Amino acid sequence: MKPYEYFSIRGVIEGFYGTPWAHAERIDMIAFLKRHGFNAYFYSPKDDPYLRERWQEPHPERALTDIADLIRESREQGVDFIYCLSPGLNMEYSSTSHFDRMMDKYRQMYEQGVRKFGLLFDDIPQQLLHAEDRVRFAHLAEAHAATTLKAWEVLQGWGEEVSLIICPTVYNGLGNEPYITYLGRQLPPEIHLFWTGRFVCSPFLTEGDAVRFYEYTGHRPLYWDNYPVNDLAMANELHIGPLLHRDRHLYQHAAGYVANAMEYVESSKIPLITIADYLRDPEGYDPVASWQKAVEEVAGTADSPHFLRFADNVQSSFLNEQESPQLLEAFQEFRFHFLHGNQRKAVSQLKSLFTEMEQTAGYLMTRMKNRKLAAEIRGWLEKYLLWAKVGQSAASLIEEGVRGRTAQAVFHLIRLKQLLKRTERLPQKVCGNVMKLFVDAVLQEVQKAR
Ligand code: LOG
Repeated sequence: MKPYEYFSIRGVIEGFYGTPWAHAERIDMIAFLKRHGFNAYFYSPKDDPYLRERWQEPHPERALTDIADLIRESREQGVDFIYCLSPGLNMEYSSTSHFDRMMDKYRQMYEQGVRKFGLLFDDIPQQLLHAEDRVRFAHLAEAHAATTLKAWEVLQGWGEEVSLIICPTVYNGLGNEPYITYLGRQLPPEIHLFWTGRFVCSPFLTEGDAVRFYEYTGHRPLYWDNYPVNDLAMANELHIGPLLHRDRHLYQHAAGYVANAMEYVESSKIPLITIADYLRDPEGYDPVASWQKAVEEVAGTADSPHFLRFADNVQSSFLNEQESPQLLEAFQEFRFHFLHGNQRKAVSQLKSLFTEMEQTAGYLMTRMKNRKLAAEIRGWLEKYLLWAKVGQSAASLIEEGVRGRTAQAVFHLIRLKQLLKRTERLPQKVCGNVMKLFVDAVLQEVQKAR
C-alpha cells in the first residue's frame, strides 16, 4: 500500500475537557495536520458551551466568524472540517423543536461549506432524562438511533454528499454491550461509530477487538484514541511520548483513526507526529525513531538533545508505565560502583548527573527557542528542576557521609528533606517513582548509619 492509504480517515479531534484552543492555534493546527498527512480536524472542544451545554443556542457572532475562517483554511489545506454537536446532556429526543434547533445549527455550517458532521453522545447519562422520551423510546439506544436516522435523512436531503459520524454513549468495551449492538444494527454502515477501544484510554488497540466490534455492531470502528489527551484525572501527566501498542494491522478493520489531543497545542504536536508516522505506515512504524524526529521538529534540532533528556522523565501515561529509564539505569550503575568499585568516582558521577539535570531544566525554561512549548511545560520543568536539586543534596549527603564529615552531612540531610517536601507538593508527574525510590534508599542508609 502507498503511504496514507492505510486509514481513510486520519484525524485529530479537539475533544478534550479544558480551555479550548485559541483561534490562531486552530489555524496553525490545520496547517500542521496537512503537513503531516492527516485529513480531518474534528471541532469539538468539550468546554465550548455552544457545542454542548448550550447546544441549542446559536454561536455568538465572533465565534461564527472564526469558524468560517477555520472552514476556509481547512478547505484550502485539503483537510476536512468536521463540525460536531453534543446535545445529549439535555436534549429531548422526542421533541421536534429540539431536533429542528439541532438541524439549524448543522444547516448554518452546511451553508458555510461543511459537509461532514459529528453527533456526539459521549459523557452523558445512560438513562433517558425526559418523561416524554421514556414514553416514546424503550431505551437510550433507541432514542439515539431514531435521532441519528432522522438527522441523516435531513442531511442527505440538502443536496450534496454529506457524512455523519456518531459518538455512542457506550464508546468503549467489547462492542457486545446492548446499547452499542442495538445502535450499530440500526444505523447503516456509512454512518461511522467512534470507538475508544476496550477502555476510555486503551493501553492496546488490537486487531481482534476491531474484528469483534464489527461482528457485534456491523460497523468498522472509527477509532477515537484518547492519546495524547491529558484532561481530568490525567491532568498531571504530560503526554509527550510516542504512540505505542496500536496493532500494525488495525487499518484492515478500522473505518479510520482519530487522535484526541491535549489542550497544550504545541506539546500535542510531538505525539501527533508519531501518530502521523503510524498512520502513514502502520506496519513499519518505529516509535523510538519517530519520537526523536518529532522532538527535533517541534523543539528544533539544536534544542532537541536537551528536550529529549527532560522528556525521558515525562513519559508516563496509560500507554507506558516505565518512567525515567535512563535515570533508573544511572542509579543502578551508581549503586553497583558505590558498593563494589570506586566510591569517590561513583559519587562524583552522580553529582554531575544531577548538575546536568539542573542545567537541562534551566536551559529549557529560559533558552529553548520554542517559547510556546516552554510555557506549556513550565510546571513539569519546575518539578524536574526541583528533583535535580533533591538529587544534588542527596549526592552531597552521600559524599560527606563517606568522608565522615558529620556536621556537613547533617546540613545536607536537612536540606534534602526540605527539598523533597517542596518537590512532592508539586502535582506534575515527573520521574515517576524513580527519584523518590532513590532518595528513600539514601535516607534508609542514613538511618542505618546513625
Ligand atoms: C471523553 C473525552 C475526554 C476523554 C479523556 C470520549 C469519547 N469522550 O471519558 O472528551 O477527553 O474521555 O478524558 C472522555 O473519550 N470520556
